[in-house]
Amino acid sequence: METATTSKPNLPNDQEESSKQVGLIYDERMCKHSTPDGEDHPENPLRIKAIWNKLQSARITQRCVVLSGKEAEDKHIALVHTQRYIDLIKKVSSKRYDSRREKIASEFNSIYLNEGSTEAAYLAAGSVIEASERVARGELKSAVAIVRPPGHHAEADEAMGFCLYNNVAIAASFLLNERPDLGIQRILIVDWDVHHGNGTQKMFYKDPRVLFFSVHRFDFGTFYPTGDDGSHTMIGEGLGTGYNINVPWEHGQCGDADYFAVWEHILIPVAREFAPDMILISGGFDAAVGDPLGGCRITPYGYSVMMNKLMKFAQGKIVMALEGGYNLDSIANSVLACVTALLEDRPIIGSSEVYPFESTRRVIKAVRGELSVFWPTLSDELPNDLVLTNKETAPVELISRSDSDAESDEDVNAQSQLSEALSEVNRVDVVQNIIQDLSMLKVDEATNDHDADGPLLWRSVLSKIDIWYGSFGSNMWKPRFLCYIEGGKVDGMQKPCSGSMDRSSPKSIVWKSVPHQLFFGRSHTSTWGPGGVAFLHPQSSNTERSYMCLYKITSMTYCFRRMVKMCRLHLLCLT
Ligand code: X5A
Ligand code: ZN
Repeated sequence: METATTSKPNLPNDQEESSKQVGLIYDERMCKHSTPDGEDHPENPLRIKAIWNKLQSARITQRCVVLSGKEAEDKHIALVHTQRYIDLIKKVSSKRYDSRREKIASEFNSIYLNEGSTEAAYLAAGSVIEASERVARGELKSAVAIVRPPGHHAEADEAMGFCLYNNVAIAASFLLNERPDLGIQRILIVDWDVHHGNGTQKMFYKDPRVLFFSVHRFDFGTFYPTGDDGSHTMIGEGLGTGYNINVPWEHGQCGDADYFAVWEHILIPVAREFAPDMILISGGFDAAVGDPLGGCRITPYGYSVMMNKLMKFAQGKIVMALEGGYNLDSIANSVLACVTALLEDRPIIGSSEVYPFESTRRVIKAVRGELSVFWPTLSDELPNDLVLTNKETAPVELISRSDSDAESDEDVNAQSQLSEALSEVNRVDVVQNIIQDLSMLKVDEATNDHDADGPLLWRSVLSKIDIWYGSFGSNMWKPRFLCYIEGGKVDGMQKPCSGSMDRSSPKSIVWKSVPHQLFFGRSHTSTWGPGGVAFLHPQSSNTERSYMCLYKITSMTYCFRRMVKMCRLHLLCLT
């Protein structure tokens, strides 16, 4: 059932000590799985190290129950894998296999094997079992298993896509079949890795006890793992019909707004009806902004919101297991945001694009159409307007970040530093401060004629909505800003801009000083020199003023990613 949970204030350490409830599993031995000749590979040991280091430096590990890894037992792995396959994985790291190992790996799709692979695979699976058992028993409220190799592509008798054992599927089967005493009868698996969880889907395709939900890039069947398995028409079979939900993106670049829309219009309503006893998250972070394989743009804030919404179900019994995710900074910051959400800290500062793609509406409609027979809540007409209903994500409060010329990774860091700096500040309040400052602006033209019912959020109406784009630093220079709209290149740009979808010039340009401090992402960057990228500090300041140049443009001009790609953190205000 959905229960109202209010976020608690941060407790002092000694008070929190007695109530540690979030488990973290990490084990260095999982780093022993690596490419045999030390070739570079995106799925490498640094991934889990980076996550662990980040949690330590953010002083998060000491607020959690830290557990070391545990190897899975064969009989539990055998719940979803064939004995023949288990035997192969079991022995493939042994000396006897030194000469055959590479050949075996090459017979699978996107797999490498070395002397450490077997142990890591057993630890990854066993650690997710361990975390799940403790959460199911109520010993932990929730848990995060920082494991590798990942699991969701692994099928009953096949390794693939960097995955050996299907860690999450093994844990789900374990709870349902081996531990009926724990009372977990229905499990929701949320797979937000950018790739389809083909292995997990197959393992529970006919099983109504497991609702498998996967949102992934599909690109009409051309994105890994390719083929039709990830299609929205794959809804389960037999008794399991209706218990398999795929949300297949048509293209990359999907971000917070697209995921929030899917949560709001598919996952959350279905979860409410399914009423899971436990949620397992196949937590890949390759849909995060900055990932080299995924091409999507979920921010740490986006992950924290997605997590937060799931915490309303299953009495908060959530186990998140790492799957993919290949930008070390992105995965570290994203996992940190998820753990912070599980700890029920104050929400981190938001920074999302507000508008879902038009294709997102199409995808959501298709999924709902396919499944509304089984989930009546999905048969309601899809609202034409509001996507983000809660206050934190209302469009008028938008602060949006996006990558600038070749600096996206650094911006991710800067963004997380900003979040850190603001962690003590109430977000809604501070954002409102800025909005207030800006609302004093006289809008010099007739206001828009869009419906007064509320903001319209789908891209089809974006060209009718005007916004104020607030720029600081180099973007205050008009010729530079115009390049974003019209295309072209000025001094200081590394490559030409391709221009925006709506190329109309700003309708108005206003200079304004606001009572806020400028915040600098870091001490120095090659492109921008000392200070790096500037952000407007959301907290109002009595003493400091920042000068900004506001451009009035349509949200279509702003939202189209070819332009957004060229911008830095900006402040927007719907007129
Ligand atoms: C777990 C995961 C990706 C495999 C991509 C292969 N696998 N090209 O993210
Ligand atoms: Zn993936």
